[in-house]
Amino acid sequence: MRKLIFAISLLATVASCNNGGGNKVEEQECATNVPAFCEDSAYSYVAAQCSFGPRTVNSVAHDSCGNYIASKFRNFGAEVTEQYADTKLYDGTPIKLRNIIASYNPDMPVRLLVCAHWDSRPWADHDENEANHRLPIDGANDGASGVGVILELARQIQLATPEVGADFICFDAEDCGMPQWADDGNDHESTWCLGSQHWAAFRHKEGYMARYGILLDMVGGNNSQFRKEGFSMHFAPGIVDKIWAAARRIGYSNYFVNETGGYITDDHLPVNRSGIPCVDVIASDAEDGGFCRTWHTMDDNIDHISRQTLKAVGQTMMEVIYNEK
Ligand code: AHN
Ligand code: ZN
Repeated sequence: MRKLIFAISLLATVASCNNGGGNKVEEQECATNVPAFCEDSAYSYVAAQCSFGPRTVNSVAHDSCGNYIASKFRNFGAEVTEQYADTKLYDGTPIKLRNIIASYNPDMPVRLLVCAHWDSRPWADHDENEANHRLPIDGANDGASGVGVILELARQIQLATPEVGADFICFDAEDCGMPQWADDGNDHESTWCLGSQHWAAFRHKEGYMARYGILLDMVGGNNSQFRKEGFSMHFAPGIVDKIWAAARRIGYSNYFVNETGGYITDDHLPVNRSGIPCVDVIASDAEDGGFCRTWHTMDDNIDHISRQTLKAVGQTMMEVIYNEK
């Protein structure tokens, strides 16, 4: 009897591994039923963050939105840790940064880390209108999109537990690097990514380790494509392959294109340098390959957010997370 049940269940497994065309696909590719990522939810989380106003460090909107993000994670059943630190901007302005960390199944030894920054840039220094260069941006794509995808991943993980533990980190103070109008031509790389630099030096939990990390940056824009970023290829080429293969499997090769991009200073760099291989999934413009056109401009608002892009990135993340053993 046992044997019969085993044989039947084996048959069922093999049958489910047949795709519509009748070709047997690799067993590994259909071993897991990956739940559907809801792009409408992700979009609503992006809109909610933007509704506070620009989330620039030291602002009330920043405070309120931080509370919103932490409470969403708590509602989705995560263990939430907040990490505060006093630091300084490029010009010496003191800030208190706040990294927000959400953990699922914190006792599982094998862990994946998904991260994004949640602050918005205080200066639209790339805007075509110079009068806007000192105004703060909404950061709908640059900031809110990554957190929006993460919040929907968190909601999904509460509904169906993957086989690995998951940690989500919303890094603060990524985007207050020295503005172009103050640039003196020296190297100011260290003025970016303050939250991730702090986390890399002082993990939220002693001895914390993840198998690998994925950074989501500008993952909700219209007309977005994702190229294999330089530092990601240097530190984590196998993970880049894994992500791009997952996207290909589920039909998103038009978003995750098989091309290399430039080297970008971003939150994945401190994470990589601290010993966790981490890939930056960051958009480039489909037409000119540079950052998306709204980058560090007043146009980086909810009107330029695409549910389709959120879906392509979110479902690819689901495919990666739920196939990890
Ligand atoms: C710099 O422009 C130095 N780094 C790009 C990283 C970034 C800024 N991502 C979003 N905003
Ligand atoms: Zn930015």
